[in-house]
Amino acid sequence: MEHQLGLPVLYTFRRCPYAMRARLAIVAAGLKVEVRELVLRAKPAHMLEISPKGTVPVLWLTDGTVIDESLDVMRWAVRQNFPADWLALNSEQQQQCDEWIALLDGEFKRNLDRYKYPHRYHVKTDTENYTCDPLVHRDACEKILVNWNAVLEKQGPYLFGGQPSFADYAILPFVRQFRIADEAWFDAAPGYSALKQWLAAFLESPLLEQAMVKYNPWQPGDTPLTFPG
Ligand SMILES: N[C@@H](CCC(=O)N[C@@H](CS)C(=O)NCC(=O)O)C(=O)O
Repeated sequence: MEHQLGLPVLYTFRRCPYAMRARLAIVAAGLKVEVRELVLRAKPAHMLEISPKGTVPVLWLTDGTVIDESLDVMRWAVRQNFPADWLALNSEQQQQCDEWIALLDGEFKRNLDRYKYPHRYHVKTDTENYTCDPLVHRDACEKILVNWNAVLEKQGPYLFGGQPSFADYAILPFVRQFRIADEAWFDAAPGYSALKQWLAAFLESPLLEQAMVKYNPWQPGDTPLTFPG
């Protein structure tokens, strides 16, 4: 397997919020990669060869380095070319950013999965009978969102003020997913209007549009395609 275009290769899945944050950073940094869209139930053998844990995104650099954590792909992208309109975080902001992302990737994601797919978490054995209630988990996510809303209300429109940053784009794909789980409920829910505006601006942004362009699933032998196209 080669880098036919002389570009890093990105294995990605359009709807995955982790892959989305990687693509957002790649677009924002003005970089180009060779894109290989996949379906999760049929991961390409080459991807599994270079990253056996089998999650997307996976970035395969031209020197053979493999980056298979979404935040590391974001870090790689901004190191190549820091996006012109992003805020460079000072050390205090960086610490806050890391804390928020840990909360998001941990507690928020854990509750989001249970809100979206409660049936996956029911347990029925001889000794246990647990029914996962999606609304309990929606509430838990909401509590976290209310905190970000307070931050945005105080110093928005972005998490660190007037300019977007790494934190916004690492977090927003997951807030988008939270809304998608029940759009009518989210849009009608009272409160957290600063957060809703933050999300709405993201949903309408050319950056997201570019990051969400559709590609057919890749197969070995296909003509290589670039992202952004
Ligand atoms: N910690 C990883 C998580 C990535 C992840 O879990 N991606 C999901 C898709 S959203 C995945 O590839 N899951 C494998 C599967 O469902 O087979 C990262 O940040 O890149």
